Amino acid sequence: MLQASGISLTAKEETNFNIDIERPFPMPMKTLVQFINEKQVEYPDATGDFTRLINDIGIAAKIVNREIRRAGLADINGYFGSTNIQGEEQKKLDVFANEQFINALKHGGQCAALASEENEDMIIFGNKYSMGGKYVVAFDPVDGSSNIEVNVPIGTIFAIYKRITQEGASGSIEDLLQPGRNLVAAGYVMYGSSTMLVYTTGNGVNGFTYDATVGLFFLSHPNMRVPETGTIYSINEANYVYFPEGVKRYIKYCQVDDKATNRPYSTRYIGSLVADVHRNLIRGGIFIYPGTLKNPNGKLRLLYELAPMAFIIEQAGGKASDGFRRIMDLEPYDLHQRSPVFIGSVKMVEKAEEFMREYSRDFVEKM
Ligand code: P6P
Repeated sequence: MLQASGISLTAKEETNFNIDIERPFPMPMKTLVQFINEKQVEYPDATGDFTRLINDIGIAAKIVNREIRRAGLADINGYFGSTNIQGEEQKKLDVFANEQFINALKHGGQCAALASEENEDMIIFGNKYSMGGKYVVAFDPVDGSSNIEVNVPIGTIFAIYKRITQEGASGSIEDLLQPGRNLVAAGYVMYGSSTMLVYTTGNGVNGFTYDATVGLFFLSHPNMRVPETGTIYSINEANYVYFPEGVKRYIKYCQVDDKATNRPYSTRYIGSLVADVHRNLIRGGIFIYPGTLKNPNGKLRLLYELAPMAFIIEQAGGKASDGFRRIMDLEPYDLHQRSPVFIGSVKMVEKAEEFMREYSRDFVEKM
């Protein structure tokens, strides 16, 4: 017998019983963990290891977020007093964040090896538990950290591969030097006006917004899609004189007054990869960090910046190349190798590639 607010119902009535209560509050949104667990059932051979791995990354992101939100107050600004493999002076936040992600991934036990923008060599934990790890992770703990002092959005980027060496032994360099097309998951955390975690496992892209009052990420941007085209181009035009001719011609194309094609476009350049790509993911647009005559491979790193961002953008219906070749097909030969990048709305990337083929075909030989 179903008792509800004193009502007693016969068996027949019970089957038709339907408390149609006007819900006084909107249904609680889905948390990241609920979402991951729901998706896990779609993978029959899922063992929960991957779920724990994504969750561990989320925990590290919350800790990093806490410090970023207090940057002006906590002793997290400024330089740490060391330089990383890139020859860049490490910020205190770089070092702090790097430690958080390393610890989270170490203690989680799902990771056989790591590659970090902040570490010259790969990181293997060696402990028995991690030797059994099925995955390897390449990550940039804080991309754009120089923006922290001026309160400009920064981000964490992560790329997850299945190890290719035998479980039971330490991970190895070939586990990490895999092309983007082998990625099993990729994501970023953007510490912006709100903190968002956006990730893909190859079945679309979903965005989660962090509610610090309850310490949870909630699904806020289901099934994110890049608009097929857009009117924003994002490039550091200060380097114009060093750009290949194809890039120069594309910039001028963006600036032509042609209302029929919504030109001139607008230019937006935050100087933080995660923020510039995230904006284009939402609004449409193209972000370009090209090679130059001085640095043919540009500035951005393939393994833990461009391949994961390319996976996300492709999964959202966009495109990512080095001006000629798909980013996800580039075979890495070094943990910290760089690549030019053209990423965003598919029509805009294709147009830029047309200019590269027409005016800078030979440039690919220099990369
Ligand atoms: P530039 C930040 O330092 C970063 O690595 C990316 O986040 C960003 O897209 C790029 O460099 C900005 O480089 O040379 O324009 O300052």
